[in-house]
Amino acid sequence: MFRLVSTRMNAAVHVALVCTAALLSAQQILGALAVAAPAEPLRIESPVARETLPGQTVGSAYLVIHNDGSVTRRLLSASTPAAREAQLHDMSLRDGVMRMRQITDGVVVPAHGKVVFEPGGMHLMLVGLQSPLITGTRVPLTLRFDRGLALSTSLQVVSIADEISISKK
Ligand SMILES: [Cu+2]
Repeated sequence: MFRLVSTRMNAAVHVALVCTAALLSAQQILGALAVAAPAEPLRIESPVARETLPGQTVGSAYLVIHNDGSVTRRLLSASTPAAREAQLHDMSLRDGVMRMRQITDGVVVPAHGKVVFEPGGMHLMLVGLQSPLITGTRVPLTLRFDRGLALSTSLQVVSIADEISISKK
């Protein structure tokens, strides 16, 4: 579903190179890799984007980030080749009107918890779309976290007619 592009991967590759140079057995190399690259506790679930109409330059995307670890983490930013910017947004009710604001200081992903981006709440705003988002296609997305971690996934583009009910999954 998603791909790790963290600095840990580089560390693992580095260990593999060092081990190869030392002419260790394949089993020993695998053992070293297992130590160098522990499972990353963050994972992304149900990444979707809403289809857009021709001429529409702004889109929205939703997903859930799970933190299975015991350390609170922070989502810092998002990016996609499909748009100039992927902003983190929040919605709030003020004076009876739903307002949207950009989150600039990141989003906390609690330890043993999750953070939900869904319609009516936090969402990703894809600003400056290169072309319309077409139902049934996929759009690459990268999320950057603290500790230099980046997780890549792809957003499934869903129809305007489809209900998006992320937190009920
Ligand atoms: Cu928004």
